Amino acid sequence: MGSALANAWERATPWPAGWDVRFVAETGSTNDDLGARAAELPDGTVLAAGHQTAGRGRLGRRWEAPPGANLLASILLRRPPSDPGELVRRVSLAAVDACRAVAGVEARLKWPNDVIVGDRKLAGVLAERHASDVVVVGIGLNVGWAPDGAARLGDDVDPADVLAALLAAFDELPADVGPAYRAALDTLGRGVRVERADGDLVGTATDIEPDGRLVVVDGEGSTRHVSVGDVVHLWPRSRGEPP
Ligand code: BT5
Repeated sequence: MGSALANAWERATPWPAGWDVRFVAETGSTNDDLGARAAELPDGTVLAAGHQTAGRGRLGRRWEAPPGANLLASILLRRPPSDPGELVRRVSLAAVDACRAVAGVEARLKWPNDVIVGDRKLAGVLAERHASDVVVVGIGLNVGWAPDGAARLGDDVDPADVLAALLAAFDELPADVGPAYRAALDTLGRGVRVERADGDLVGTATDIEPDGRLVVVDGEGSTRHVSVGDVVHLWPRSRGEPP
């Protein structure tokens, strides 16, 4: 990344107004690049990469993608909501809209940060706070390549079109995305195994708190609130449960 961050990403159709979209052919991690310059970069800076040599998920896990195949991008937002999870929800919902608009793919969400097709992961979102007033939200979305067992949009889709549609959809989100998030969250009403550092929890995901915590009723009927964990969807939503 040069002193000017990276090259402006040229495309035939303009980017949605208000976003400064940059492109670098290869870097370590777009989240790290924007985070390193969080103090100086303006709100709405977007960095996309053709390849990441150190793409990250949560908890230091790797995000895999071969060069040139997928959407790998991070968005810098100033004056974020107090809960960075709110931005995960907003970017995830924008990604769902973008997949529908660009590829005709109906994606849904899995708590806390996955975009899925069926039960296969299509995209992951990672929000990181860098100062009290800056959050960088990264998304890796499989377009031309996916690892075994994961989903992708397809070879005929241009990652730049997905990003443009995502940014446009983000701009259109209502102030309160709670209802849209609940409607898109496939986890609600399903049997889940929540894998956590202090052990697995199996039960039914019954609700989502306004602060983003997942409510799970376990086998003994106890209600548990989960802030951090990985969810595996088990049994399907039963008839009459909320969507
Ligand atoms: C995530 O983490 O899902 C968030 C991924 C965010 C990646 C973007 S790319 C642009 C920006 N720059 C970065 O460095 N990061 C962001 P998590 O929930 O921890 O899931 C990580 C797990 O997903 C891995 O341990 C693998 O099991 C799986 N995984 C890795 N690559 C994948 C892929 N391309 N498709 C589906 N699953 C993948």
